[in-house]
Amino acid sequence: MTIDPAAAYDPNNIFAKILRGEIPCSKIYEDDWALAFHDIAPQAKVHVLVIPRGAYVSWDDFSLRAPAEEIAGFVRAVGTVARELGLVAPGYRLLANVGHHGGQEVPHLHVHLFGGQPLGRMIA
Ligand code: IU
Repeated sequence: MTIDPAAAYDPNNIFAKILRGEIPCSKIYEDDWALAFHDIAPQAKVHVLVIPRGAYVSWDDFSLRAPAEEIAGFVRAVGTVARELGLVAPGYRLLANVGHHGGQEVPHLHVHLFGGQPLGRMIA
């Protein structure tokens, strides 16, 4: 199932439940703006999801509505996670799927962080 990036935020989506601690995750980082955890079905040796604490359906929703401070905090958190995982020198990839054509399945913004191996041109 893919999601409508313009739909109203569903507070019962799985990542909202993870943020509230109702569902466990394999947490690797958290701060005031973001939570990062291992993807349940990794597509690379390192596959981490970084999500904002705020209620945003997609990158579109986030870029449109989030206050600048929240955008800065989230972007900085993504960089911090990559650094803490030791991915900067070897390199890594960020990906945010948006909506139907993007293949987005969970209606809470998440940035995929891939690394730990050469990634080739694309992971799709
Ligand atoms: P997408 O960008 O919405 O297509 O990616 C959703 C990701 O969330 C996907 O890689 C799933 O493996 C991952 N995921 C997860 O880590 N834990 C979950 O409980 C669920 C999905 I549902």
